Amino acid sequence: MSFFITVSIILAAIASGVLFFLLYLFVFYPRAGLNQLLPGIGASGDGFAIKEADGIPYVLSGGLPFPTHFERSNHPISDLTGGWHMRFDPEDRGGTEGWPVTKVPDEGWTPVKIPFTFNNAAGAHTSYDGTVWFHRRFRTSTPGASGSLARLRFDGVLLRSSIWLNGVKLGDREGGYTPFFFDVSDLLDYKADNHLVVRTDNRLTWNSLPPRIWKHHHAGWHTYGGIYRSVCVEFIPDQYIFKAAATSVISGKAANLGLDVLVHNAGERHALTLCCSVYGPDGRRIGTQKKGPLTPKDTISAYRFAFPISHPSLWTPEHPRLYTVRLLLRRKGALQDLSFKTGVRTAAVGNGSILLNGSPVFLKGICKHEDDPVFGSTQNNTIIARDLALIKKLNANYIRLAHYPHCVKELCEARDRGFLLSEEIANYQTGTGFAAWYEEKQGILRFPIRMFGMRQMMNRSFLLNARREIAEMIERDRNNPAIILWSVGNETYTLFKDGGKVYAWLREVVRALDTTRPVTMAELTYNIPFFDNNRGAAASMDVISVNMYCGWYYGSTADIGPHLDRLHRRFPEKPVIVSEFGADAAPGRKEDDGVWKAERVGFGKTYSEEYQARVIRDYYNAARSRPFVAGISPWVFSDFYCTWFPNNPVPFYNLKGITSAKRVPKASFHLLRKLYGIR
Ligand code: GCB
Repeated sequence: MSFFITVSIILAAIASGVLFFLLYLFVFYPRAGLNQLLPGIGASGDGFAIKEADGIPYVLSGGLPFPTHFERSNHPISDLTGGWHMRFDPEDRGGTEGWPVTKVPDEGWTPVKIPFTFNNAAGAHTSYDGTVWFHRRFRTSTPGASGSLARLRFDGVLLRSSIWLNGVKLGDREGGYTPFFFDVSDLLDYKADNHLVVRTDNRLTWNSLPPRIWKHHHAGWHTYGGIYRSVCVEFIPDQYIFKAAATSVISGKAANLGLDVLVHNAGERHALTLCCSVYGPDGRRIGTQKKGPLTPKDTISAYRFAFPISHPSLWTPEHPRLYTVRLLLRRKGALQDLSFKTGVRTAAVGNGSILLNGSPVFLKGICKHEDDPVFGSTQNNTIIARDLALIKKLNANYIRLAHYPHCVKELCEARDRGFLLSEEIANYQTGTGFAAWYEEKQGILRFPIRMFGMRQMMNRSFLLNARREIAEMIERDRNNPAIILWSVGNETYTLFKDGGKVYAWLREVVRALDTTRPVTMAELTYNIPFFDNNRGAAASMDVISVNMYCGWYYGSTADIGPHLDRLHRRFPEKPVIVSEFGADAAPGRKEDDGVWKAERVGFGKTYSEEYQARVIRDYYNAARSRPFVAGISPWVFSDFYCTWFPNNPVPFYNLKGITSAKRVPKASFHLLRKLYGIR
């Protein structure tokens, strides 16, 4: 009998070993190895490449050099915000019915004003997920100078789109949070109406950013859709500056402001003269340097400038002093005049701290979405000013821009008001679908193989999309001194050695483009020691960010300290940011109102403002008493629309805001304001 049992056990062990091996090989193991996606110079795919000219990296996206954000330019533009027409297409018939190429009649279409999201919380189509078409007719006058390029520019279309101009398809775009461009020089009609058609789709896929990680899944914020940022045609000379990268080196009472400039010689190559001037915060010119005239040899030509600055006015949260850089590119018959603001400052990590201009800084932060009940993720000057003024009132010095690249206007305003920033790609909870499966207590046969950990994280298309979003975010925003951290993800599968590989690679992608800022990603706290002690990403991050919900989704606030201490023991040399924590509080709800039981929270909570404030106070105290904690960013600035929470006291709202969706401060806002005001 015992022989029989022993043999059975051995056979069962062998069978499960073989089964596990086969599962690993054919199911779990990722299809694309990172070796096929080597980062940096020369890495390419889908009209995308990271290249370099004279040692200066640049990005090709959709085949065009990806431009830096310039705040002022003399490019004539046709502004295409304002009146468009929109049509829902739940059956996705538009393509087969020829909407992009025929003269679309306006009936059946609704007039809308772009920028716009079609599924705002307060609107009639909140839960619409799918295809929506937009079209617009416009006239444009000839740009004048010969040798001009017409560049169609979309600052953001959620989440993927296809574009046609005058019946010709320009391309498909995956990714909603960074700009994209098309060369439409040969397609524009200067004598008649032009017709621009955009098909948008806000559905998540396994490879999108953010990805779908579970059936019927939405990311942790609303999957807004539409042309939600600006659109225009820019007319630029066909030899034009597309990139300017400012870097500062500070030593003692002197600094050096370096400026690397790249020019795209798209047409005939004429001799060029490039003048670069730098103006101080007081408006006085610090210097002008000139290169040329020279006839460029290559399609991309590089220019380097260095401006010594004695007694520089450093950019700090207390004194956000800005320098203005002006670039004049002249050639016979054309002039490009661009300028942008930047700061003299350094951001680094050293001695377990985050160093701003060489000195440790504690990040008194708050996380923030782009979300408004009426405008969705569309930002405008009023919304930005309203939100940033409140965050200033909070005495905060740092904003974690969650969970995707925010609009440039907000970033510039934040810079001008002295907020330090971290900017993140929408690599959100990738590979963690198994957690939802576990929570929903699904049967073993419904195990989310497709979404499981490494299999989703290392999918080739997903990685290509992630790399492009990193590259475009950095190239767009690199001159903004407020940004001190790039974040390459939030709460994704990072477990064990393999889980860390993707993060070593993502960090390399960042470093190929920017070596001047530390890199981080926000790790999920599982509250399961085996998982929490096997974080794979942290090893390759410069700063460890950790999202913790002790006191809300699990455990109690007494667990905060021990969790942080364990993390510190594993990575003693690295600064830690508690990048998320918080509790839901319905505006005006009191402890005495009793317990409320909604989904996602293991046991009843009061959802009171007092409880939320207590949780925030406990985290603040735990963080402040640990010198290795370099900052905190409670979750989140304001309540925001999210289908994850149908049974919350305010249905469909994530209530972890320290202000309500209408931006009325809660008790935790007042408390945090006091705490941040002290030190
Ligand atoms: C998280 C996510 C964030 C969610 C938050 C919550 O960990 O990073 O996007 O909104 O938790 O409230 O559940």
